[in-house]
Amino acid sequence: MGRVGLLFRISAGLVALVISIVLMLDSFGLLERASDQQIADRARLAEVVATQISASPSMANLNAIRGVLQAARRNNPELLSAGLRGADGRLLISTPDHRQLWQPADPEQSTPDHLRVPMFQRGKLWATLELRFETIAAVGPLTALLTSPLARLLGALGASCFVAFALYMRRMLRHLDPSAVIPTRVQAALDVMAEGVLILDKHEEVVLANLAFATRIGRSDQSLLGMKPAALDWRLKDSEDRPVEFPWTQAIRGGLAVRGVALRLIGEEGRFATLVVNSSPVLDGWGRVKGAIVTLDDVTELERNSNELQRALVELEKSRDEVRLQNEELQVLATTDPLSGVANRRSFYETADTAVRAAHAARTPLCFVMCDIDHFKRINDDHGHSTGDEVITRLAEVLRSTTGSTRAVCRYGGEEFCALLEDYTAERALSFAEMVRRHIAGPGFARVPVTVSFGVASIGSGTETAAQLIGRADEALYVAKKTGRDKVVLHGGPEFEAAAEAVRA
Ligand code: GH3
Ligand code: MG
Ligand code: MG
Repeated sequence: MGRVGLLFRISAGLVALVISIVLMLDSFGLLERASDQQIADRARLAEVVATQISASPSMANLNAIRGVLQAARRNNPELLSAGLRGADGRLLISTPDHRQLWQPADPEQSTPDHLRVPMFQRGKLWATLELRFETIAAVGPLTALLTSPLARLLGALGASCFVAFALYMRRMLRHLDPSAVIPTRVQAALDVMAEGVLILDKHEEVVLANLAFATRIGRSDQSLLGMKPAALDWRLKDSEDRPVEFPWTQAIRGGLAVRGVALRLIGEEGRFATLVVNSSPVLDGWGRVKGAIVTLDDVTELERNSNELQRALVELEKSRDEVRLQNEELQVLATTDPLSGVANRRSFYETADTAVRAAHAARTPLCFVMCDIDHFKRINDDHGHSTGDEVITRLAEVLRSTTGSTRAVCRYGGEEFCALLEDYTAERALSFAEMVRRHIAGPGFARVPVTVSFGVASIGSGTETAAQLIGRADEALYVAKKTGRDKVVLHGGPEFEAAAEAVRA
């Protein structure tokens, strides 16, 4: 049976009980009926009129008696007519239509509507006062019922009792329902759970709240009975918006289980808990939804930990990036010449070794070009050390841009550079060096005139190392210096061989 049906039946039953009690009291005569009251009033009026007539001296003053009757008639709407009948049965005096209206059912006795009052003078009956009232029985049974004060009392009592009982019972049922629906041992079992549990009826009102949930929101489990959980301050997990529909509403309306909905429950002073809500419908034997069971898993702590972990990970990532950056900077510092920005000798050897081994393996050409600024001491002496630095930097720039690489050019010594030319044949390396030489010797290279000498060494079919090849390029450079400077000499080339011959001779 629905709760409203039950409410109606209990209230109606209680109202019937109250009405029965009132009727019983009435049957015992404890309640005065209106008709009894009416008859008593009529008797009192008859008494008053009779007393007033007795005060007038007998028949001598009929006019005074008429006045009394007419006044009584006028002042009592219920009184239809009045008359005074002599002992001989003749009507002595009366209100105008008394003769027609006076039709007693009983010729001797008074009735509620035909009242007789015998009047005596000196112990002898001299007249009878007749008062004709409205007939009480003349009212129809339904009208009598409706106009009867008892019926009115019962109606008012019934209606007000029904409202009062319905309101009272509604409140009471909230508290009575859970104990009827949820046995104490079930409540006790749910109370030991760490997870919050709510059991709702189909109106989404709480019929059970376990201890964990009540404690979570700082209320007693009893005070939650009958309330709607939607009345609490719920928000979506990642915003300040209220959920459009709650999981338990979906479970009750749709009859389907809803799992893993994360919601925030705002408590006092804005403190909140993050709860993962699961809700399943509770069905009766016919598969109809009677309510929902809701579990609320408090993940506030877990979420806080996860957020902290996330923050720590971000920090870690950041410091890892910083370390990587610092390492890169250190790597650059360790492998680069600070003045010219090209590789230093140590790192160049690593690059050169790898390249030479690869060229041997692949049988591809490779050359080294060694160069040295001519009479650099003079540049320093004539134009200052900073101009000397500028010339060194310019030469590095030219080599870097023409080879297209930073790692393949190194500052070998003070104003001495070496370039690694992979896939360059000796001819190609010679023209490369020649092009650079001309560019430097031409106008616009630096603020002061500069020339550079070049020595070129090409990989052979043997197993030369990078160091050996660089050594050969240096020997060729030496020949260039010795044979006039501002020129390119190929190790093993005609000019180199001629110089060697001259030395041998
Ligand atoms: P050569 O044509 O025979 O090479 O004559 P040179 O004067 O250039 O002779 P050398 O190569 O022996 O001279 C190198 C000079 O370069 C010596 C040194 O004072 C100068 N030097 C070395 N490193 C630097 C540097 O970083 N800056 C400047 N300004 N001068 C440097
Ligand atoms: Mg020099
Ligand atoms: Mg030098």
